[in-house]
Amino acid sequence: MRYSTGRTNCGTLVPANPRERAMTRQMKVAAAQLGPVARTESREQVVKRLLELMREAKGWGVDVVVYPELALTTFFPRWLIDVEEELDEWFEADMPNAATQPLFEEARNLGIGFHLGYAEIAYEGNIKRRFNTAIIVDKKGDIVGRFRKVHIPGHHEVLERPGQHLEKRYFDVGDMGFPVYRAFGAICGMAICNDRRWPETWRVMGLQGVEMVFCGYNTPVGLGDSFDLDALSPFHNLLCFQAGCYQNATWAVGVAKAGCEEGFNMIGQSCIVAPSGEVVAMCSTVEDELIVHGCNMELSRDYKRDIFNFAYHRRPEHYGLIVERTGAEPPPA
Ligand code: CDT
Repeated sequence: MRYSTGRTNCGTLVPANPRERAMTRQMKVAAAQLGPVARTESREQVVKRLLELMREAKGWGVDVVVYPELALTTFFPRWLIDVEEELDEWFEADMPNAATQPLFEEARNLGIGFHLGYAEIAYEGNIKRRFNTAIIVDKKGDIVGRFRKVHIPGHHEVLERPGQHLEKRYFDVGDMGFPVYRAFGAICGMAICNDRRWPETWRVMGLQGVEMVFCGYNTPVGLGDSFDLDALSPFHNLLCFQAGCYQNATWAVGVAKAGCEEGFNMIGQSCIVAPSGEVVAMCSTVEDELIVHGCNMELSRDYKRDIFNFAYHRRPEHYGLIVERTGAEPPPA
C-alpha cells in the first residue's frame, strides 16, 4: 500500500493551522485495485480479497474504499456465453446477497463506505434487464447511490480473433443518466470504465456540481485484433481522468482490475486525480494494491468559483449539436 500525503501543486491539502484544518472539508479515499480474478474464483473468494483491502483502508483512516468495475468476477464479456442460465451466473439478482453480505457488514462494523461495480439483473415488470452497475454504500452499510454504465463498449457479434469484448451483447444501456449523490460530506458521482472516455459523462455530472467521481475499469491491452491502438492504453487512461477532473473541477478515483486475467493483459494505473488535473497517487503494480489520499474538497470549490465557473462562462446556446446529433456529419465536400 502506498500513502500519499498530497504535497503537489494541487494545493496545500492539510493546513498547518488546526483551526483552519477543522474548517476544511476532507474526504480520505482509497483506490482498491484488484489483480486478476480467475474464471474459477468464487464470489466468496473475491469478497475475502475485498475485505482485506477494506480493513487495510480502515487502518489508514479512509472514509470510502473504491473497488473496480465488475469486481466480483473475472471479466466474463471476453467469452461468448450462449446459454442464458450460464450467463445469469455472472450476474447478481440481489444486492446485497449471501456472498456480498460480509462486505456490507464489515463496512458497518468498521464505519467505512465503499463503491462496488458488479453485473446486475433487474426486472422491469416481466422484462429481464442486464446492467453493468456500480453502487455507493455509506458507513452504515446502506446503499445510497447507484449508477448503470451508459457507454457500453465492444461489440455484439463474435469477432474472428482470440479475445472478445461482448459488452454490447450482454448489457443494456444504463437507464439512469449520470446521477450524483450526497455522501461522505461531498457530492459524489460515478462512471464505469468506457464512460470515462466521453466528455459528456463528466460534464453532465459537472453540471450537478460533482466534487468526487468514482470510476472502476477493466481495460484490456490487446485482444488479438490487428487494428490495435492499445499500446497507448495507459496514456489514454490518464488523459481521460486528468482532463475530466480539470474541466469539471472534480476529484476522481479510478480503479482497475489489472494484470494478466485468463491470458489477457489489463492495465493497472489505478489513480487518484485532483481538480487541478494532477495525479496525486497511482498504483505501481498490477496486483491487489491500495493507494490512499486525503482529498481537500475545497480545492474543487476553488476551481468551480474561478476558471470553471460554469454559470459565468458556459455558452449553451452554442452547444446544441451535442444533444441534437449522435454521429459526426462533416460538411459537404
Ligand atoms: N470495460 C470497458 O469498458 N473497457 C473499455 C475497453 C473496451 S475495448 C473494446 C475501456 O474503455 O477501457
